[in-house]
Amino acid sequence: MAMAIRQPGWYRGAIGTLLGAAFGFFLVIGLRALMGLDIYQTEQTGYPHIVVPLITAPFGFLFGLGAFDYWFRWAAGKPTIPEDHSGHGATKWQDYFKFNTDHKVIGTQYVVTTMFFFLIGGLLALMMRAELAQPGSQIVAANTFNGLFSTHAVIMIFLFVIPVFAGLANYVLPLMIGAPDMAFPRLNALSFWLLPIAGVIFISSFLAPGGAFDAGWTGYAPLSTGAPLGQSFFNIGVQFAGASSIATALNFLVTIITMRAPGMNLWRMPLLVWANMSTSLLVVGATPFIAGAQFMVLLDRVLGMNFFEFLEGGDVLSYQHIFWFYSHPAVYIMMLPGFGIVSEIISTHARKPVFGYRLMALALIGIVVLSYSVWAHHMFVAGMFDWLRVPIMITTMLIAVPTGIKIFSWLGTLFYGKIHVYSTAMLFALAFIVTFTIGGISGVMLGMIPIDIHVSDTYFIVAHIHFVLFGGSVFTIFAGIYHWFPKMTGRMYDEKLGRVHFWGTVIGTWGTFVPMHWIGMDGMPRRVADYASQYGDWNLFISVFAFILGSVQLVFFYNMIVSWRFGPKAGDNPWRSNTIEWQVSSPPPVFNFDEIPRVVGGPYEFGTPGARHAIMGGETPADIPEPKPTTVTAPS
Ligand code: HEM
Ligand SMILES: [Cu+2]
Repeated sequence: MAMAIRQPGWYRGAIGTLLGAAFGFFLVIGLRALMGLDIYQTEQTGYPHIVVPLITAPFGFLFGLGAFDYWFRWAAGKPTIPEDHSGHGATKWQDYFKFNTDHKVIGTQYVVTTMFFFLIGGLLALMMRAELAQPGSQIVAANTFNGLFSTHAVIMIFLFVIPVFAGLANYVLPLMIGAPDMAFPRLNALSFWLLPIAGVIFISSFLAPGGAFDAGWTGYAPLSTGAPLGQSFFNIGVQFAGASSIATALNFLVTIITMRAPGMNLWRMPLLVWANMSTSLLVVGATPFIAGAQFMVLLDRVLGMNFFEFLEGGDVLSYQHIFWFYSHPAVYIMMLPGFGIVSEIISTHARKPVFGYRLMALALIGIVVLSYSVWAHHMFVAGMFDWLRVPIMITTMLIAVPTGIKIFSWLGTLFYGKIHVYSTAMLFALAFIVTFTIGGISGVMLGMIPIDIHVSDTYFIVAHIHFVLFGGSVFTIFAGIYHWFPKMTGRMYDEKLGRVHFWGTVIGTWGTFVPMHWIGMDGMPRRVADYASQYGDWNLFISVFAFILGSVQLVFFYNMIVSWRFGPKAGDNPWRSNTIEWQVSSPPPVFNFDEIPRVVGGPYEFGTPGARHAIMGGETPADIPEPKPTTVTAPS
């Protein structure tokens, strides 16, 4: 027992959590006593004796788990324990519950954890749809409803969409570029463990006096600066989720820049790698802004700093500028990785090279640059500077250009391709193109100032964000999971159940979110628990489809869990793909490669006899036939 307590792990983690919480608590009451203040400050925006432990307890947990052991020994000048690789790889299920430094284990940890949060976020959504099925108030009080949509959005954005992409890329990307692991494996493990912490903080806000945070995922000041204690849980939880994103993004950037296999120049990188590089550039540049915005709200609330308090010389509107300077790029943080996934899948299953590969890569970079210039399109009705409106409208419209390039490239890749739709991954990729394009079009509509003024704060916005978030993010996440499931588990999922899940999800998504456009244009406001009876029929319709959409996800979970355990063996390369992750065994060996692969050609040379992307181990280039130039001509 004494041994177990000293070893990094869950025992030490639990003790660390308690010690961390106690440290924060006594620090606060000690300082307050010294200063002659009331020991407990329980104004609704106060509670420092809860807010500070909320920060210190997670650090105690991470110490206990072993996240900092190596670094602390090193910093203290002690001999570091030589790496025995015991924290690497997984041989039994318990290994997934440890501070593990293998990118494949971390990738799996990420995907499973984020899927759990997807389930929770989905249940919160269904509670809202149950309340909204009829006008009037039936199930939850209006205040609780505010907590539901706020926690729903926050969990979906910060604990599902953003990190699940980081998880998939964690698994796939090092293999794809021929690297043995990520550049900073310990930082990688730390990034993962920050996520469940953020999740626990967000969810436990329901227990705070005054209920869960309820100022929307946007948390606008001054609504947020005056809100009850739960809001501080949001301010702090976001810091952990944000730190996780930033650390992962730095890790991806260094990995991509320094660890590519010999021969993999920029123009031979698979588009998934390009997409993650672009996403990481967005995360590193933008995520500090939401961290800053939430710190400022927290300081306003707990220390009375008045950043956003007009009467004390603060500037209310600056909250929105800082918030959206992160949160517009954030919508692309939630999109670009999916763009990468879809390019891989469509090219593989259409057996065609990606149409306009270089422009696809450049379009990603174009989106990165432009997305920093459009934030104020979320503020057209907020009373911001007049002169900013038209320039922002123009940059917003301009984003449609690189986005359009991508859509036409997917279509061009499919054109005259030998399209295989036996895989659920491909079905989701195809549904993505259609659904995301609709969401993009309503986005361009919203970019036009007069339309935005008309439908601002209505269900039209809800329709738009869900078309892009379902079509653009969720569909690509499912596509990615189905596509790499055989690689990650070594087993095949059940395509029949995959199809049930696919059709249920597509019909559910369209049935739920299409009618929201109509009722939105008719004026039904968003973020309300009750509405005028004229919208009743459509809302019932929407709720029915939302429940179809929700329940069909159970088929997905069943399929994944059962196939992981009992599915037929998948083989190394069931999709006959060219990229490097498919050239190793399924699941890959602990250190990925016995010998680092050499890259000899582009990743998508389908249809060119003898063309190879990479050669492995013992092969010498002489064994490899000279690739022929790809000239894909349409039959006349
Ligand atoms: C062509 C691309 C897009 C354009 C032109 C666009 C434009 C807009 C505009 C103008 C708004 C503000 C509406 C208002 O508040 O009155 C908005 C809202 C929103 N968009 Fe988009 N959008 C695009 C793509 C996306 C993508 C890809 C995502 C997500 C992954 C996304 C997520 C959101 C969200 C979450 C909101 C709601 C913000 C809120 O709570 O107020 N958008 N979009
Ligand atoms: Cu935006």
